[in-house]
Amino acid sequence: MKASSIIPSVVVLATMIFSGVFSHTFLNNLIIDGKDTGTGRCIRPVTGMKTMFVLNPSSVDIRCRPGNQSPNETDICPVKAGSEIGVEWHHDTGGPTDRVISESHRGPCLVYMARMDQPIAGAVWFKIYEEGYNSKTKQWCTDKIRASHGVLNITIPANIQSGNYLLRTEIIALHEAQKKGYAQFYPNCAQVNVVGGGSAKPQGYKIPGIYTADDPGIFVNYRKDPTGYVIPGPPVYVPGNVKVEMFYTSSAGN
Ligand SMILES: *[C@@H]1O[C@H](CO)[C@@H](O)[C@H](O)[C@H]1NC(C)=O
Ligand SMILES: *[C@@H]1O[C@H](CO)[C@@H](O)[C@H](O)[C@H]1NC(C)=O
Ligand SMILES: [Cu+2]
Repeated sequence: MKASSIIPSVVVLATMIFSGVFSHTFLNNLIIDGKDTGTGRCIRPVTGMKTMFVLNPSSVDIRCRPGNQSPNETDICPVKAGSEIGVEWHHDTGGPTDRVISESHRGPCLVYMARMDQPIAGAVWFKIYEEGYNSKTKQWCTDKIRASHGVLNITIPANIQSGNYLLRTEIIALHEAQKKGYAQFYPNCAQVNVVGGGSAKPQGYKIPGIYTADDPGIFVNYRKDPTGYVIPGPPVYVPGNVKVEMFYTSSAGN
């Protein structure tokens, strides 16, 4: 009986090592108005191992990782439109010595939003942030968040309508992405209630649908010069962008 109880635990440990439980990452908490909202609060839970990546950009799991798609079991944290908030990733726990994400896991960070009163399978997702490779600092976004103990500061667009939104954070780790289908996606969906917003309804896109396994930012060898790295997905929504375009159009006509 003793031996049979030891063997499975060795198998489990080996499986954990080879599946990389000691790498990977997950969204641990938000920082709103300078306050940590608490581990897991306002973040939709993930079923199975919460640090595990998603490989298939066409699967439903690319949306929020495998998990409960129901909104009512997770809190919704209030955020002011136009405010800067922190999103914080971790590898094990939220402790100050946590490695956040393995050094090998280099790649971009992206953040999307979608109103919660519309079906999340629809063309409702807009990108509010992206950061890839900085050729001046030679840092990927993942290098930056490791250096900042997992925190990335992002701004909630000032002019979007008030209401409940999913805030989808994502890291794409490219260490095996030279093989097609092996980029590791680490999405998570937090829930926020945007207050004090405007009237803008940014153009939305479907998730899955924003990426394919062939995209130049997904099927890519990051060990080659990453200076021209193309961040995947739709363009970032910039509040006021329409007016800027109109300005350029009219001044070009002058
Ligand atoms: C969550 O909402 C779904 C659908 O509206 C409902 O079936 C389920 O019972 C709810 N769960 C809880 C814990 O309230
Ligand atoms: C994020 O914002 C907080 C609060 O303003 C600031 O203290 C912190 O230095 C910022 N972190 C990074 C990595 O920029
Ligand atoms: Cu990993």
